[in-house]
Amino acid sequence: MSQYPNARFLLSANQSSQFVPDRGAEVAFAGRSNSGKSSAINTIVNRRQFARTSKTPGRTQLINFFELAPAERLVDLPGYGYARVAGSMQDHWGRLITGYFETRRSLNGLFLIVDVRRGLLDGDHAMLALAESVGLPVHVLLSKSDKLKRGQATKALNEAAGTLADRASVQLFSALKRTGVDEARRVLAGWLKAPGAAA
Ligand SMILES: Nc1nc2c(ncn2[C@@H]2O[C@H](COP(=O)(O)OP(=O)(O)O)[C@@H](O)[C@H]2O)c(=O)[nH]1
Ligand SMILES: [Mg+2]
Repeated sequence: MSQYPNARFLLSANQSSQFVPDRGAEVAFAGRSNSGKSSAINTIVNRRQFARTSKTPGRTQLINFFELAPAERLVDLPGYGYARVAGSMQDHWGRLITGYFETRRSLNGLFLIVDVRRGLLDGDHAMLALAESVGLPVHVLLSKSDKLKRGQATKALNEAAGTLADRASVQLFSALKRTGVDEARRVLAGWLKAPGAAA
């Protein structure tokens, strides 16, 4: 059963004037295209096809707002990778994301989805730097952990934890095998109920 039985899509924005009113609490999800972000959202919220999963990388270029409960939102940020990010934080996408992070008072935390087989890449580091610049806590999901043997997955987790140090918490996650779902849900719920997240 979903913790959020009344979850619903609100709107997609490609400019800040379209963002939903900045009240309550919000948690954002970011990651490279094809990192498993949509699958992670669907699994954590327990709603099949809630965020669209797609085999076509880079299709979603919009900021998608979902309401999980009254005054509690999940925000699906556009995927990055390939030519994008790092050097391109100045283009429309970069300005949109940067503006969102810098101005969004209801934003309480960021989930960063990273394919466990690839580890943290340039775009992920750019997102971490952006979050750090605005004092936003980050939780990294090392996704598709079912693709690795247990020992390899543990090694990847230790490596990521070492790289991230105290800049982010990190865990293994698999949407397919539902690994790490409870831990991810606890982090999400904690940020949505965070003090200062006035309803
Ligand atoms: N084996 C495995 N594949 C996954 C998992 N999560 C996502 N995928 C696959 O990875 C691809 C990209 O997933 P998607 O959620 O659309 O990624 P997004 O582009 O980051 O939103 C799809 O083919 C998914 O079926 C997982 O936990 N395990
Ligand atoms: Mg997606």
